[in-house]
Amino acid sequence: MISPAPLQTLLRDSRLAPHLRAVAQKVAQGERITEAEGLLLYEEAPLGFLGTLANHVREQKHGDNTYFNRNFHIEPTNVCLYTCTFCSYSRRIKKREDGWEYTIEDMLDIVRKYDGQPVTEVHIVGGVLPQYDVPFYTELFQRIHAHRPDLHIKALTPVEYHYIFKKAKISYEEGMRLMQEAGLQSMPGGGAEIFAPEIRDQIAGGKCSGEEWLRIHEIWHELGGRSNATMLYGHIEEYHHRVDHLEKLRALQDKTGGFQTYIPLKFRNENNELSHLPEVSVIEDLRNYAIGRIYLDNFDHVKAYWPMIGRTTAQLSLAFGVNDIDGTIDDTTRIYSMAGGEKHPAMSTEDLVKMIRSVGRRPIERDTLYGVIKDYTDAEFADDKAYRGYTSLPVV
Ligand code: V47
Ligand code: SF4
Repeated sequence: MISPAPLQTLLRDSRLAPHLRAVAQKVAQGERITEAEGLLLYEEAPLGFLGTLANHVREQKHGDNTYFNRNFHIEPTNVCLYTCTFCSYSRRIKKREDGWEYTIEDMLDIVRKYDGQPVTEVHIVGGVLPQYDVPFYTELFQRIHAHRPDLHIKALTPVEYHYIFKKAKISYEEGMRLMQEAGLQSMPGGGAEIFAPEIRDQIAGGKCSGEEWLRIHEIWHELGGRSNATMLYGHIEEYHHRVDHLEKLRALQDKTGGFQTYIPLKFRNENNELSHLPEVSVIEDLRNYAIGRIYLDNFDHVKAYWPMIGRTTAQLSLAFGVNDIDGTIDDTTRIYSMAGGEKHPAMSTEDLVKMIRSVGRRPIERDTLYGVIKDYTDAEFADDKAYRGYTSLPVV
């Protein structure tokens, strides 16, 4: 198995700096780390140290279990009235001719394509446009649900909800209740970016604020819904902004317990207004996954979204706190291919299983709420030999 040194081995190392040892001891005892300690980890902790701590937390929570699902996306439109500087996806409203704007019927056709296939989740998210309003989305959710009640609808973010509820002059509470009644089951983690206004205003000006994002999740959790949380990192933010973001997520999770999964999203620099910024290194990606895992002691899951981070880094991340790699996707999303991610993101169940097994973890197919559908640890595939055998590869 690819696995960092055990935490007890690290604690016995007399060369370990005292301030890092103090954090490691807290993690060993299952204690929460502070904001100052989070910042210390970002600024000073080496990759191997972080891997040991994060892997300890991961294995305490999940052992080797590593989750994936069978899902597809619908992106209603790539036209957007906002102009986030990191976004490669949105055709500005003035350049509408380059974009698509699906009708409800178009989207139902996409859902119908999966009739008879064992997908369990549709993930719906796209640009923000005036015609996609409360009646539009409630009808969309109702019709998808009526067509296929077993398909979990995970849709839209506070960015869309804030906009459409304001336009409809209804409260967040009323709006989220309407969405739930229409068939919404979960909220994906997008739109969080970086909460700190001094960064958010520069990269995502005009859309919902950090507080509004958090408030809509809180209301959704109070209604019994579950949701995810992301953080867009590696652009103009500084480490203290990342810690502030994690702290706000952890505080809300203490209050509601409604978040399932934390998903760090690495800024990709193709075709957007921040293309002059270099992308951060894989080392930094792994450090960031690990710190998220250590900091968010009250989140069950940490996900590496493979279409964005790439397959190899997703595999490596499984030794740095990550226990979920998202799903089959089936080439149904463009958000990351336009920004520099995989051009046609699609993986079969077999691909995902082998990706997880080849680093010595247990592949578990889950539904959106982490109900176990199937343990693939010992599942047989025709060309299995190619993926077995390279266990026990220490990376640190
Ligand atoms: O909010 C946009 C990000 C998010 C870029 O909940 C970019 O399971 C990097 O939230 N470089 C949307 N990131 C995607 C998202 C998501 C994805 C997978 C799973 C789940 C889940 C949620 O994508 C946006 C934004 O933060 N994004 N452009 C870019 N150039
Ligand atoms: Fe619009 Fe979302 Fe792109 Fe921002 S990130 S411009 S809200 S599609």
